[in-house]
Amino acid sequence: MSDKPNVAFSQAETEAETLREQLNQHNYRYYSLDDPQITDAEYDQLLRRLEHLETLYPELRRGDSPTQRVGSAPLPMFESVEHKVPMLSLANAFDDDELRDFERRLHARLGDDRPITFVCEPKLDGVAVSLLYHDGILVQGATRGDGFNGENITANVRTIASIPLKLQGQGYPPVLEVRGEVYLPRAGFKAINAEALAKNEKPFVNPRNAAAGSLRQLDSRITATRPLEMCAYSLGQAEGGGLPDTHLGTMRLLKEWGFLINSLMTAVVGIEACIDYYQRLAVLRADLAYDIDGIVYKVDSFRLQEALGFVARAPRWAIARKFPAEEAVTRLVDVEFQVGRTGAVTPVARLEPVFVGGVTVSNATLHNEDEIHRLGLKVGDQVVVRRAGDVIPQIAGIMPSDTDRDDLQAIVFPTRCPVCGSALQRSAEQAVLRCTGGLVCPAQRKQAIKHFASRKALDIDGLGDKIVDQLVDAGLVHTVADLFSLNVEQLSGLERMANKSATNLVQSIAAARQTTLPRLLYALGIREVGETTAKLLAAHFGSLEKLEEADEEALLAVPDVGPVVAGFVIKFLTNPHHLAIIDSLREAGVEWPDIESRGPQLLPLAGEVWVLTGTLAAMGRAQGKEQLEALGAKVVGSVSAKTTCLVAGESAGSKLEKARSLNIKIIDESEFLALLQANQ
Ligand code: 5U1
Repeated sequence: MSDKPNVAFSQAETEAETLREQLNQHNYRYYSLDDPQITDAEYDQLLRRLEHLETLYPELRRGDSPTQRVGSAPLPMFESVEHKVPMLSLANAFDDDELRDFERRLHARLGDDRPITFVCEPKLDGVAVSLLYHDGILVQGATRGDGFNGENITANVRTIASIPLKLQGQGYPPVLEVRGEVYLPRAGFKAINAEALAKNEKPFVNPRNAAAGSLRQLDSRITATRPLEMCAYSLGQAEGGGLPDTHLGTMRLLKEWGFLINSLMTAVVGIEACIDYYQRLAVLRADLAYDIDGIVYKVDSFRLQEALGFVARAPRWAIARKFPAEEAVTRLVDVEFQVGRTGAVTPVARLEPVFVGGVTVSNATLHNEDEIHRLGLKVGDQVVVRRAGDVIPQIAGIMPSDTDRDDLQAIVFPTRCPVCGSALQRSAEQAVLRCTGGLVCPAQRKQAIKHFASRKALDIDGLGDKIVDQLVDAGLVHTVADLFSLNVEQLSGLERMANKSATNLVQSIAAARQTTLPRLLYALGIREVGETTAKLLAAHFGSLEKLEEADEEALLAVPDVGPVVAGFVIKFLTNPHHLAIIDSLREAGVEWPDIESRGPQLLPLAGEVWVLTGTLAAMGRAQGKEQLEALGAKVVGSVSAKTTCLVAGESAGSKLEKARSLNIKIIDESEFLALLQANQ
């Protein structure tokens, strides 16, 4: 039924105008200010209402309407567009000395030795785009192309929520061209690859390829389904209207006009401070929500930029310091199957050694059988190896091959455990194959002992992986409890174990007898019970006996514990073999004193609402959140009158301002770390 008679055109026109304004304003709050005021559901409701009005009166549909972000009918091809101001590339520096040379060249060319202010920002690994605004309305989006001519991708850029269709505020030049990078955040990349997999389609090799592929769709409705973002980093044409005389000032203005500006952008003085920034970002890189491939440094003053000018197709006033490549191509030599602590059988790729992300890689994880099928991998393939931060290298894809791959050897999965020969079981809900041998399987036993001795568990110094392998292979240790009866004579009989090291190891094993309940619970290796859950269980129940008595209902009262974890805890603590090991540990003199049970309400931060913002250099926000939750706090994304405390990391922005305005307690990262330490 149509409600056309109920909404007169003039009324619909006014309402549509208000809705467009509201939606653009909420978009701005969400992307530029990182401070949403309504929920996603409320946003969708406003959008649906506008769509409805535009369906009733199609003449109300305009290019800058937020409803146009869903994409439109496919184009036959992309038109070519000329860049009135060429889109330049950047010179590269590959080490600190090349950066110092860059600064020396600047001083020499300027004939001035006074310190230079640089703006530093991450170099996003995406696709450069140009956005043209006429009187604040987006009229054209284009790729960089060869720098002089690009492709018209207006319909595609319109679908990207962080690109304003209409600029906020005032004071923008009547003709304004904003340039920046369109990229796919890591979470979005994961999501679209999971979707591709579900549809039996080939996944993308990396977020950059996925962003490029998404932007070059002739059908913008496909682009609209990809969670792309865009960060602005410079201006192209800017005719009329006064602009600031610095790069950073201009970026601040772009933020006010509704663009997303990288939150880690900052100004520093002198090249040594630029080098410090690079080092700080190199540490943060693995924890960022998006891929970066380097740092860009720009001279902040436009007056100096003008004096420096350009060389070939790059400005003299900017340079990119690249991170070591995190991807490389090598050959898959073989696939072996490893059995982990919980019996999961993981295929491991053996590779021709290749230098990637600063280290030589010769192994990569393949996760599971599905992953191998997804990649369509064969032994002998040329593969792309990716290393991100400290994580285990992965195979991101296969290089297209000119030669016939039919002769390459297919990867055959074992049908029995490659270590103990027990049957393998494939769980219905997970793509994981598991050895059913339990602790009968020497591989599982070795991993269980290594876990028991690890730093966050009983922290047995000197009990390395190779020693555990030998102890199990020699039949000296069957269960973790056997560790406590080892003597110097037995240990010094092991390969490369001097008498002194054996004595030290016996001493560290003895010292590990005095442990704590959370450490013991973690050390037992109950599935899904990591360090945080172990702490929560210990704090809640206070003793192992109480935990052993707990049924599902009692376990579900523990924060962070759901039915799956509760099931694993019950299964572990009702298994006679595990109970016998716990008894043997007690008999061997291992002690884990009871602690005062706090119960759920008595956790130190119970009932409190916390917000984390900015960059937490020591642990990242995800880990900070986990630690706060372990202390009973609820951690939410936005500041309100209900917030108990805001943790403000580096470059904190609008949330910090809001917390100040609401008089909410604010602590910095060092105070936060001290609080966590005090509650250990
Ligand atoms: N972050 C950032 N990336 N990027 C790429 N800034 C930046 N600036 C660029 C390029 C090509 O060029 C300007 C120096 C014009």
